[in-house]
Amino acid sequence: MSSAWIPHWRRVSRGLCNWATFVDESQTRVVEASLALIRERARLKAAQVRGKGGSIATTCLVGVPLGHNSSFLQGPAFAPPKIRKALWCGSTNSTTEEGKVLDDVRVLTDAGDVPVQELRNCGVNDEALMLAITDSVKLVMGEQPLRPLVLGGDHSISYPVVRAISESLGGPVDILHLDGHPDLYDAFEGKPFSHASPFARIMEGGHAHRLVQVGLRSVTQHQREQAKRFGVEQYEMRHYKRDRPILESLELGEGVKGVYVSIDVDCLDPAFAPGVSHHEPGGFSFREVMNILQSLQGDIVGGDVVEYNPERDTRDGMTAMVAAKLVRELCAKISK
Ligand SMILES: [Mn+2]
Repeated sequence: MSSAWIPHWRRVSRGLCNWATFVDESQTRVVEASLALIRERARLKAAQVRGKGGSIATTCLVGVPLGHNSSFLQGPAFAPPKIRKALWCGSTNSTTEEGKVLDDVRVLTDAGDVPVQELRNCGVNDEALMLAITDSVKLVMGEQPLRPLVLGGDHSISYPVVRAISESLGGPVDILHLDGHPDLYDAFEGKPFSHASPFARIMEGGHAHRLVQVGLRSVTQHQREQAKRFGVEQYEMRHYKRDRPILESLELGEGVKGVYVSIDVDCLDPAFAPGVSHHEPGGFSFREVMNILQSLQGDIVGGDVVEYNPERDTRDGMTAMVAAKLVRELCAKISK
């Protein structure tokens, strides 16, 4: 190449650089605009709670319609609106089992969805997307007395959500994790943000002190080693008969900032919840999950219901009702 070309190449590379900078800055502004909507909704909902006399803690829904970190099917991206529809379905009363009234804004409110698909559509990468989820949850937590209950989405979202909670509270939480799978892979198919890896990221980040996994029935050797490495307490379904008294008297949150509850709908047997991506027989009945949840002792600072896959549900959305009832009963634990 002759030296006469050099200024030309400089111009081209400068042009590319400006273009890349323009895209970066535009994406940042789109993320900021998305966060502004969550912030304003959370502010408004917290003001409405105070207007009704206030509360110690109010459950605030946040939808995270993210399905692309799934290893098998992507349907959980479509879950949040289906769960909301089932939550407010006229076929059942708007109360929890113990009688909390869900259409009281002091018990349950909603900050809307993180616009995951729109952000991806703008080319926002996974790391920035995870950060946007963390920041969204932090904005909700910043508005007393709101506590986030996140509608997934696949299980990859639990990492940015728990990160937000531990960073907001200034220390780790204890986690009760109900799931057919431990989701502890260092990376799955090369993806560190895979839905099979969130609890590895959470433990590495120091965001959890105790991680208690319940409902397991598909644990690989790698994940047993990861559990040992991170000091995870694993309760497998094959020992359920023996473990049941322990699981129905769990006390978490001792010496930490609170308790987080993560519920993968596939903790249930597929007979009770067919609308999930991974059918793993041998799981809990719905009542068994209720017994564990309702007897749980500790200050519940947040939670999630993930992995509901509407594309695998029955035509009349039976699993949506199951996911919605998990949301209701988690709300009963959080709000006070
Ligand atoms: Mn699972």
